[in-house]
Amino acid sequence: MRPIAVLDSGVGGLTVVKQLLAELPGVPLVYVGDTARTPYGPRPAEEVRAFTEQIVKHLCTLDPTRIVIACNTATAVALDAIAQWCPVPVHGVIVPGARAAVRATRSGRIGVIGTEGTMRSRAYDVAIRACDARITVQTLACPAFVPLVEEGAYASDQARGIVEEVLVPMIAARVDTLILGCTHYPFLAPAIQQVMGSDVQLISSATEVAHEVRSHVGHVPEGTGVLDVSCTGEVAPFEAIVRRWLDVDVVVRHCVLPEGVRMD
Ligand code: I24
Ligand code: DGL
Repeated sequence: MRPIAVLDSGVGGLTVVKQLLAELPGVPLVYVGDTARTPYGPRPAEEVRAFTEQIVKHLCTLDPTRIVIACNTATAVALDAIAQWCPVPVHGVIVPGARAAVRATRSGRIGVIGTEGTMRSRAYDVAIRACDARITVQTLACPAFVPLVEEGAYASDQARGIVEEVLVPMIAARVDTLILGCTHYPFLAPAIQQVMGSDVQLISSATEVAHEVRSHVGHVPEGTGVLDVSCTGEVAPFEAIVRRWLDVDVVVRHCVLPEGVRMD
């Protein structure tokens, strides 16, 4: 059976895998995490675009039915270019998240937080305003958040303090809906919800893209699909995170990306 392929800059896209496993349990999944080159957030757009194209070309050789770019930064800078040449349908996380936020807002004031790369691209602003041009969008890059989650400190008092400090401009903008526009931010959702207040709706792009992919897959087979996980960096620490997060006995492989695969 042909798989659905998911890629990310590292570990964060496993949140999308978790959602897909829940919604499409019988479908085989392939995941590639670019742990050798993570993080993508602070990198120039051209570099992230080149990395993402390279991984998508590799995934195409596995004959997937669909490809999901689980990384917000990669979606922001590479999805449009990839959709131009890729023979396989490609999903990004930005349009599903933007649509869900537009459905959710009452006040017409939406906030978006993400990496520097995602915010610089303005891809969320464009996607939101394509749905409804009357909406005002407040964006904020939160470069401190990814390291906080990766250090495992997302539930600490220190995390709560940093979130409070960083989100001051977002509170001032009086948004009623906030898009967590980065794979790692759902881990900080309890702190973010506390800081923003219970009236603010948080939107997770991982949940939204899984719904979108589900709506495109016709027949969902019974049983558990095969999960094939690989990463470009060191296997052991990545495998530990995969096992802990997905609660499965998966064996992670090392992934060697091809140089200059031609698609034409
Ligand atoms: N969580 C994340 N990244 C890490 C981590 C973590 N280490 C512990 N936990 N490390 O992201 C990133 C750097 N590594 C990556 C692997 O290769 C070597 C370098 C958040 C999780 C994304 C699914 C804590 C932890 C965990 C499992 C699940 C959730 C979690 F181990 F927060
Ligand atoms: N996966 C990235 C994103 O969603 C966050 C981690 C990184 O910077 O690579 O934007």
